[in-house]
Amino acid sequence: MSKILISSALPYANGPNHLGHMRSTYIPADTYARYNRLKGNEVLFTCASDEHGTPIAVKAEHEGKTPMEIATRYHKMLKKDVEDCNISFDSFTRTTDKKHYEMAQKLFLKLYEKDYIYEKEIQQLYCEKCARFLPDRYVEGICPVCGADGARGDHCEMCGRHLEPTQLKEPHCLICDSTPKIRTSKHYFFKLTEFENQIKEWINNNKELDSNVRNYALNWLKDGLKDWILTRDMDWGIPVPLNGVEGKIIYVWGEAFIGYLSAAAQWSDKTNQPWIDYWNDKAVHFIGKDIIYHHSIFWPALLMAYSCNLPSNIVAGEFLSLEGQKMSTSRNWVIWVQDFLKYYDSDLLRYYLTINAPLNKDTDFSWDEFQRRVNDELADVLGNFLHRTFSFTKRFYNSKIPEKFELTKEDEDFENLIISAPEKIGNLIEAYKFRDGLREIIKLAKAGNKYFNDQEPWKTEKENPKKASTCLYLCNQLAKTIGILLQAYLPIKSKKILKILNIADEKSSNWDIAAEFLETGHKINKPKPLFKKIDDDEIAKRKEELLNNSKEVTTQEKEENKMGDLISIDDFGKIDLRVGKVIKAESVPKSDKLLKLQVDIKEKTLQIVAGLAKSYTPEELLNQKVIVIVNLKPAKLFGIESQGMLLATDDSVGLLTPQKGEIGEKIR
Ligand code: B3M
Ligand code: ZN
Repeated sequence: MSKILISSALPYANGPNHLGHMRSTYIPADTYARYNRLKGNEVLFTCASDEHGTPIAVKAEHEGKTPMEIATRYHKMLKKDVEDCNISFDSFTRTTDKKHYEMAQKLFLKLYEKDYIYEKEIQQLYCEKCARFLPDRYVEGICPVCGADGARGDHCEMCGRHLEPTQLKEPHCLICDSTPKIRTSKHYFFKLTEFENQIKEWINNNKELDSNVRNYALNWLKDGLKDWILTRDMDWGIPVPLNGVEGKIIYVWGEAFIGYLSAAAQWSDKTNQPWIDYWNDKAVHFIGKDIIYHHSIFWPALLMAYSCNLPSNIVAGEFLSLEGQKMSTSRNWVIWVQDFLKYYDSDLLRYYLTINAPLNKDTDFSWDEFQRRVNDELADVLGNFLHRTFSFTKRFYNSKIPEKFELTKEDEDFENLIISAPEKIGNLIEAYKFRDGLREIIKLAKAGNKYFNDQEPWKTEKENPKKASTCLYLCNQLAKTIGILLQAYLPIKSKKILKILNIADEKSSNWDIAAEFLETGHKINKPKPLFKKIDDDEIAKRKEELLNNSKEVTTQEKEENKMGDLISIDDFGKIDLRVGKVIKAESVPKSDKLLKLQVDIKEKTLQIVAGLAKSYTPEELLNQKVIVIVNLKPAKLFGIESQGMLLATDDSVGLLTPQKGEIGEKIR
């Protein structure tokens, strides 16, 4: 028996989970955790929501909320998503927890004291229009390494390279599209370069590392490492714990890893058991392939600098596409976990996402394929085997496991298949081959169906009762073995199977006795169908929903982007333009772009937030006549409600003013 700490990558608290998250990280990690518990290992399975970082701060600004409010909203959703999929975390916490702050600051301080962190003035991209230093993910441009367009400030998806935003060619701000300028600011750097050789060695010598992780990592290491900037100019985050340093926080990637451990430490506080023993025995991180760099290079280097144990393994799930296309949350080309669960139970999702491809290969979710797998594999193979076994037992043996008589060669082969299953499948799971393990279980059910067909117990029950009895004896044993092994994969269904089999918890919670046979005479419960088939109409509906939902967003996006499609005169007629007069103008704190205006349109006064501050002072605008769109849906701009819009040229340099017209007069 050993201790093991298992973690799943921390989900950002700026949106709920979709199927991609479940596939790459949570389901495989949970399978591994459940398996290890069944093997009698002590498991500490941790995760937390990742609540810092710019996307959350930006979202908060847009909605006029605090980042904490946003993080709390999504933390709750994320937690519900994983609970509803039966991801069996022992501790699911938040990176805004006090413990996390303490541990993250402690790591920073210790590395600073050990001289692994130093100060340096650097140049950063600053967006003058948005009046902020641009966070990595908010700048896009051309990748300096591979030349791909659309590379992010921190990462190029084409070549997978980690980037610094200032390396991008032709950068532009993703918030306002303008070209950012370079500004200097003092920051703290981690001496990543010092660990280059150690990391190389660790990756080369770590036999458990899967080839996808190893190859990515070694490929990056070929080009050599650079020191790593660990701080940001921002309010939202964990303050840099050094005297006299203000307005700087620890970069989200410099503290998020600690979430694995701060979640564990909070578990310790509750249970009074030291989490560090788990970490020191064995630690396995489950992540998505887009964050291999961070986990194979940054994280081990931080741990080396701190001088503590390194994880035993990093398991990276590759991408999930949807109906053959890349998932996109902005186009809503995505299936959210909660939407899926409206129709199907989470075991079906766990099944599909595990069986469809090995973890280290990209895979696709398609509704047709989902239907096929549920119908052909779960219902027709697994469900059918279990149901016929249980029903036959009820009908002919009074719901009791019948007697076993002398075995034929066929019986013996079948018996051996059952006996060897736990070890065979266990070895696959231990090698992180979750899909292969699950396939073996389906193969067992297939073999069960074949055996049942070949033995023809419905005939032999009269003609050769011993033969029928032996057949049902063995089929029930297989059902039991499957029920126990499936606990690693399908917690709901396996529970149902074990319930029908009337097996007590203590007899089912151990992988190694999965093939210990039930005694003749053991009574089973009333069989119930376990898997329902999904019909074509239903699947057609799912596909339609996906299309409709994604279309809605596209039309909306088109409007937002003013795509230049022709509009009808009626469309134009919907816009209510009036002559207005600015009766109050003031600047907006912390924004050098926005002005807050009160505009008189006779029947009322509208509050309008306009991006005019670069071109006009508040005084210049006072008493100006303007053209106002007065029937615009109110929206919050950085927390201030805006109830209309002024006409101005695209870059807001030129405000359009009517030469004639009374206040409130309609413009046509
Ligand atoms: N919050 C999510 C991601 O990039 C990020 C993971 C942190 S793991 C320490 O997929
Ligand atoms: Zn900008």
